[in-house]
Amino acid sequence: EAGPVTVAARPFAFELQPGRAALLVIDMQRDFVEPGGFGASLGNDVTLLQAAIAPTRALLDAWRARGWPVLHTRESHAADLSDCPPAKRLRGQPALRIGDAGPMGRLLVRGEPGCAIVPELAALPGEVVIDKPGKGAFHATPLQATLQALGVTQLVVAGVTTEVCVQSTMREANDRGYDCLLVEEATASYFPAFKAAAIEMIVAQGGIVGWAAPLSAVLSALP
Ligand code: C5J
Repeated sequence: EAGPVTVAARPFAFELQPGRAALLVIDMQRDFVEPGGFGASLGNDVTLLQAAIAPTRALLDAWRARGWPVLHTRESHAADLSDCPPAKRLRGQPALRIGDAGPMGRLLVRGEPGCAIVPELAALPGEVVIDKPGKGAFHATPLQATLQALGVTQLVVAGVTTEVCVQSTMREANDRGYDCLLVEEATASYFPAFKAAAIEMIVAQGGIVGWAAPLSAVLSALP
């Protein structure tokens, strides 16, 4: 592989190592991004998340063209909800709860139409798809073992929502020794102010959780 390349990032340059840097696309599922899913059941405006689709696709195209590792996650539960703590299912006063039947099938249940990744970003054969019962992608999943087997030490991160599953996953990854770079246009929140704040939290204090960079900075740096 080629040597490291420098991505203009905050709080300082990110030295991306070709072949060691996986693209991790978090929870770009119909249940979060389309009307009638889990996100909408909580009262959110799902159109806000659709802005992340095209930039994430640009990252996927770049990674795929180079043959670099791509991993996707889905926030999802078993049909019997045995991996969904009651405390998670009963949270709030949603119109529909996890496991209830909505217009895209049972919310956040594996195999249901709403649980699928949006068609524009669907995994290709050979790409890893990690089903995760939590907000963080390391909790109760094979993600760490998968990354180790691939020789991955850096994560370039996209997906939704910035301050929930993306930030939780970046914090988990950071504690496990991965360098994480969040691509700003490729992530979105139902609360734009939370997206902005999450990015600031990640890069503050010398990059206490990781780095952030615009899509153009990532794409222009790739060898
Ligand atoms: C949420 C996620 N927001 N993927 N999940 O419940 O961020």
